[in-house]
Amino acid sequence: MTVPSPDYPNILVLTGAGISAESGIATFRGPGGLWEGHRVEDVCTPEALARDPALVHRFYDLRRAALSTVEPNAAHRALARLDAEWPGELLIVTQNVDDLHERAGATRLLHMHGELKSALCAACGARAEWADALPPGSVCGACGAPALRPDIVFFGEMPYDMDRIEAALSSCDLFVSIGTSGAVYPAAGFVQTARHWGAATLEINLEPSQGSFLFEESRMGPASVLVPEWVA
Ligand code: BV8
Repeated sequence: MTVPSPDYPNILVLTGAGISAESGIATFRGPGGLWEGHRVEDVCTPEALARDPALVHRFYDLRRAALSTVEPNAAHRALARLDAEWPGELLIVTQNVDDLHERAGATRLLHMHGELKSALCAACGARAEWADALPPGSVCGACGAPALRPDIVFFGEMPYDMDRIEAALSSCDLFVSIGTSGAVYPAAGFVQTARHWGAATLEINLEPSQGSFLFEESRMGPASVLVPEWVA
């Protein structure tokens, strides 16, 4: 298995909902992938926010509240250990909006789709840490406008830190994708970019993702078992 070694000094890890599944957080496209009968794509758009702000804010309030009921699992902890010990470059790019990577101790981490525990001002762009419910019309502490929204990248919105991600993709020696279906872009295209720049590629997932054929190596099984094995 393509493991962290001096052959691969620079590592980029992409994680998706599958790494948090064993912590009890529902994935998007698994059995629990619907919410109150809504497809995530229907509540995770700017149009949904404009049409029914109470519904969208509630969707994220419930998920934010649930964070206090879950814990990082062995996969999060193994990545945090790699982060602490790896002498080369390492960047964990997560599509997840939960805080389990941080709570496991990861620091070289980037949330490309935002974070549940952050609020974004639609008026001035300021962010605020947010742990509780965020009712529509909540006032921004920076500009005073009643314009705080969940700090989440909706479908149709540009993911965060794409320049930093592209730079990491062009310089990594090993690209590892963990717990993602490969259904959503641009994250689903990262493996092709990494290959273009000559990186080795490894997929760790419960089942083949939509992009499995693009990975040199695929390991199928639960992240809580395979990620600690990989980090070793
Ligand atoms: C953008 C918000 C452009 C937070 C999310 C047609 C073709 C190509 C692209 C598009 C297209 N039509 C539209 C698009 C663009 C669109 C897109 O890709 N749509 C898809 C549906 C086709 N993408 C976008 O809109 C993105 N933005 O393109 O912007 C742009 C350019 C210029 C200017 C402005 C804009 C924005 C996408 C971000 C949307 N927000 N989340 C939240 O609510 O959580 S997406 C959401 O789904 C997640 O964040 C995640 O990224 C994504 C995919 O989910 P996964 O993490 O992969 O989870 P999933 O359930 O799908 O899979 C879990 C996997 O884990 C499974 O494979 C399962 O087998 C595995 N698993 C389960 N248990 C375990 C496990 N593995 C291991 N162990 C286990 N125990």
